[in-house]
Amino acid sequence: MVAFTPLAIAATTLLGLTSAVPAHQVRSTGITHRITAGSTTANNGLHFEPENVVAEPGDLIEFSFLPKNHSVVQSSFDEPCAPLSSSSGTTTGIFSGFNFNTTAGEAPNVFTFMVKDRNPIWYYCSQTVGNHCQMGMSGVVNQNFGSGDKTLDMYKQNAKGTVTKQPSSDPHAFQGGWIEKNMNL
Ligand SMILES: [Cu+2]
Repeated sequence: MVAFTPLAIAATTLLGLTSAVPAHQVRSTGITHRITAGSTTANNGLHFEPENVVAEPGDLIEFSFLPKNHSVVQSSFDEPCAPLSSSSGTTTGIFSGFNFNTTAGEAPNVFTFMVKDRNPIWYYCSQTVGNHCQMGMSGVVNQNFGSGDKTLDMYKQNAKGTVTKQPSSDPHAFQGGWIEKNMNL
């Protein structure tokens, strides 16, 4: 058994390192899902298109933004229109900040994040002028289609009675992703 000790230590060290590896080291698949925040047609523009996306770990989710100064903020299913946060109140989820205002057409920059696993990513728009989240501006990546009640429709129903919370006191702050030039313009 003594001979196993160094191995056990090595394995523990490796496991420790593995769990400390940042999530962005999920291997890229090269696939990008483009979602438009805003719409020229649906729900008076308060809409993500497409709003229900299935993605693999390593896929990129890229948001481009139409007028009305939208944002993307990750939430839990149970608390629509509120940022995903730890028990101490620190915002732990993805958010884009209000960095994409445009008066016509798509904003010059996009917000992109990488999907790390197959867990659902619920998100909403935190624009309070017009109460975008309460009006149904929300979406999901990898909805658990096996759980009948946690649907995007139900999220939108639950959002109606809420008050939108911002993920940061700085409207331009963002985390969990990056801002880059909109290459589709
Ligand atoms: Cu919005």
